[in-house]
Amino acid sequence: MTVCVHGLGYIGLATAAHFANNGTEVIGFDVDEDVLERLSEGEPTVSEPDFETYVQDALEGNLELSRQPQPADVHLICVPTPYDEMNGEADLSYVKDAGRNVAGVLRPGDTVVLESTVPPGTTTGVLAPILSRGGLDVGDVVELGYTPETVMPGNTLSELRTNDRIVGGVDEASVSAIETLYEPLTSGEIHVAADPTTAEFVKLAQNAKRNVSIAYANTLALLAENYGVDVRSAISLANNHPRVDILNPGPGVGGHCLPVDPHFLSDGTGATELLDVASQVNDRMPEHVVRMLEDAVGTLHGKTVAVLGITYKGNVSDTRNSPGLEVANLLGDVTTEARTAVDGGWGESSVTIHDPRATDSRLQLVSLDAAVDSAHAVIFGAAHDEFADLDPVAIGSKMSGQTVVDPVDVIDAKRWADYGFDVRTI
Ligand code: SAJ
Repeated sequence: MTVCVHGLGYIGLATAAHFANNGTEVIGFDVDEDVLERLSEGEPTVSEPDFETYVQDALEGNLELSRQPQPADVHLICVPTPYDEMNGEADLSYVKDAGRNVAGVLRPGDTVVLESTVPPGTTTGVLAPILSRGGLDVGDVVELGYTPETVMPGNTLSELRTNDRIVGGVDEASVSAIETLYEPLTSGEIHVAADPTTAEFVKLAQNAKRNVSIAYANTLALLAENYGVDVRSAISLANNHPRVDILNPGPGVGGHCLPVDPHFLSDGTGATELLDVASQVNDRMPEHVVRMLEDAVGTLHGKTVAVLGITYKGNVSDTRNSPGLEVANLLGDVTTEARTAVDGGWGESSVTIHDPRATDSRLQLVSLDAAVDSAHAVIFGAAHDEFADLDPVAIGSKMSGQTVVDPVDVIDAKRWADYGFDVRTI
């Protein structure tokens, strides 16, 4: 069996490597020459533990990179589906391009699987007609289905090996072909959905649920603050109930999944009201973090703030929709166009940013020492492991002020308070 993976982002690449390392001949195709170049030169494109070695093993074995889509028994589509804010809908252009690429090399008996997160109805309503245009009828001579990826960035390889998979096929033969494909790859169960649209809906339901749950935790954080209650200890106590499992509050919800995917469920009927409110609650959290800082230091006018951690969550390098970065943006300009920390943020504050994991060259990232030097306050924007044991004595001795805001719960608040810091947490 040969598999052609279309799209070598972190999901496509991990999946391609996983198939290859399990003995399947894999062709990894991407339209981005730069990605192919970097991969062929052994440069990591994803920074996660063991990822690089896993991909390298695959490249030295069964994974072959290609600048062109190639004929294969199975085509896996793992392309991005960004949210088109202007039109308020999913941008399916990459899925359509991938469909056309597959159609160009499709043969009778081949199987096509879409893994990208898409609005319900995309596999049958958008992808199938594109595939059929090549003259091969989907369902008759070509198998087609939807199997969402569900791995957690930061934990990709391990979840790829163990997560359950959901399979929605256009007919029984498609389901059976896709089950056979994934069975050897995961120790999790394979669940069959009624059809591809149900499987697409389930993926969105999972991410929308998480987004709503985090909004609930963030709502509790705002309420607890008014009552002088420590929200994290309250949540921990509440979670002792057998049917209560509240998530963690924080500076907001980032990444390319949770802030985006709930919008894919929008059907224009207003039924998404709860999901919309949840997104609004989460979107307001970065501003709340800045208000917490303002409450601690009085006016932000003339203050310099160091934001430590600007990726969308701890221990990842991805900065997309990052709440920590949003906090920094509210305080001042953090792009490379700014020569140094510049005025012009909230109340004319200045900001410096440091992140040991982020690699975004458009951002003016500085070393930890440079970030905290003469800063009036520090805000932790992402809970990287590197921050957990930071020494408040060393940091405090470089700063001009003694305020720390930790909405991600990464530092030992007591230790910092003992040193003399005014510690504000969520
Ligand atoms: N966050 C909180 N509180 C929490 C948990 C998360 O504020 O209790 C924040 C994080 O800091 C981050 C954002 O939410 O800013 C999203 O992080 P996440 O770890 O919840 O999820 P993602 O976006 O990294 O991955 C999600 C996962 N979905 C679910 O758990 C239902 C993952 O399994 C999916 O595969 C992934 O989306 C995806 O690709 O769709």
